[in-house]
Amino acid sequence: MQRRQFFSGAMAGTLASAAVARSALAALPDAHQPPSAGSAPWRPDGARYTPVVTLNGWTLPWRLNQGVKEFHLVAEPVVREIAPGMQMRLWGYNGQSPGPTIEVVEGDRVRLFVTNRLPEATTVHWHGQRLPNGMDGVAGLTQPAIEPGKTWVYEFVARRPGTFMYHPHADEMVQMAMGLMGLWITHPRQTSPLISKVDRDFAFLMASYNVEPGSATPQVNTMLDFNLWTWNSRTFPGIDSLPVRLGDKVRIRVGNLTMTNHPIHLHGHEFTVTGTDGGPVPLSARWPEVTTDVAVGQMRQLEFVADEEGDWALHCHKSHHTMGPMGHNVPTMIGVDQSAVLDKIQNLVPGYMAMGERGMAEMGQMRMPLPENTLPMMGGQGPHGSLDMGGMFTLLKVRRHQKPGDYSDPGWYQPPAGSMAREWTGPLPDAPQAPAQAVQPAPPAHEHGAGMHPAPPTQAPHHHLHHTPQGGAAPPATPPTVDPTLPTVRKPGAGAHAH
Ligand SMILES: [Cu+2]
Repeated sequence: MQRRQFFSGAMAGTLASAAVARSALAALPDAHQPPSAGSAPWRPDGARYTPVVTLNGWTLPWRLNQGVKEFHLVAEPVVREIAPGMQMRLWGYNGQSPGPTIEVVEGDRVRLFVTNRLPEATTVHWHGQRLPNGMDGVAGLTQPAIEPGKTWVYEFVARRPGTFMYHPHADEMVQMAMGLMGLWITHPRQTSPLISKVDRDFAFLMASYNVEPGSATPQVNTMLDFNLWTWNSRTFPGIDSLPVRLGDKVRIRVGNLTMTNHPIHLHGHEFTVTGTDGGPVPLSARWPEVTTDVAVGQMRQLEFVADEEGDWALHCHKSHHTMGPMGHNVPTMIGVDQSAVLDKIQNLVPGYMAMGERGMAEMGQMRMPLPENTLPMMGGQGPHGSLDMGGMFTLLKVRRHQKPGDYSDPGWYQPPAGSMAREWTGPLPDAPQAPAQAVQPAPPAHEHGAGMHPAPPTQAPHHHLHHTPQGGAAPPATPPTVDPTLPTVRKPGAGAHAH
């Protein structure tokens, strides 16, 4: 698949939507397209809230019609750059996956027109909202699905302030595997002890895709084995950083529409989870964390004061979720000397490289030739060399001189002299080794029948594991001998019986 074809596909989509918007849908509010890169988040005149900043995304403008905020979402195929070097053919709303963020105020009456330009029927479910049952957007249950080419309208009052999302509830497995989703933020109308005013308010949705190296369309029948882990359908180093001013009160809203949980971890600061898609967390139920798990279908609001300058990692703590989309079936090669076979393989496969002998970081540095439209497994470049990360990873950039409302990237942090880890070449203190463990020689397999019961420990009467044979093979008549040259085990808390 050539990149040129993606662009011509995207152009055709844009022309089609323009044509429809001008004629048949003239009475509808504009189906806004994403603003140009770098423009400030949309905010209506007189808004008293701090607008949310959707990483690599945008807020959908509304029009006011007799006191009702009217939005127009168009579900359609889109082309999304995942990170520089990779474009994907996804489904999104209004030209992007995820769709634009809907931002309203508690108590607003909201009317949402949804036009379906997908090849199959869809709906929109307003995840977490209090609304009339018939507005809940479950195909077949609360409404017939929206057929291709049709426009439906939803209307309800945004009753609860909080962090929500929207996504299809028709052929969900396919439509969410294609990236069809968006964020919804309802700001509080009045001050509340449970909802802090913040200086910076960031939001992103997590999505996963299964995409073969070199291809551009996700496989939609994958259940669990995804290989591309994204925030707002972007991967590091393509994810916006979070620039804040030293001392800012910061909120990060995270939603999970992947098929697995993501422990979200922030460096250098503690945060509290102040809200979920169920609403604000009572003050008595908050505790400090540096990692919080966001399970499937959940949203979490993280809040903290950014009081340490620097470039702080913010990432999913599942290490394979901070890697790019290469194949899974790479054998572990650490400690394997491949030099003996390398010449032979290179005769058959010119340019073949032995991989992974010293770990996988070397893959980030080698810049191997990749199939077209494929990201490297780890692609980032930091101020001190290769940053072996991809996937769900970005940076909280805390700067003393970042201006209020300035979301431009301040560049790399320059630590004050003497405050950075450095190489040491002087004399060293002892590096004590772990206490030696007694090793029992493995008895020959035939002594144990089917090998079901290991020999009972003879040298460690307070060993943690007590094997009581329950039927089956009897323990060996004579205990295996222990190598007398081995040191004996020093048992912690001798006499204690720990199970
Ligand atoms: Cu993860």
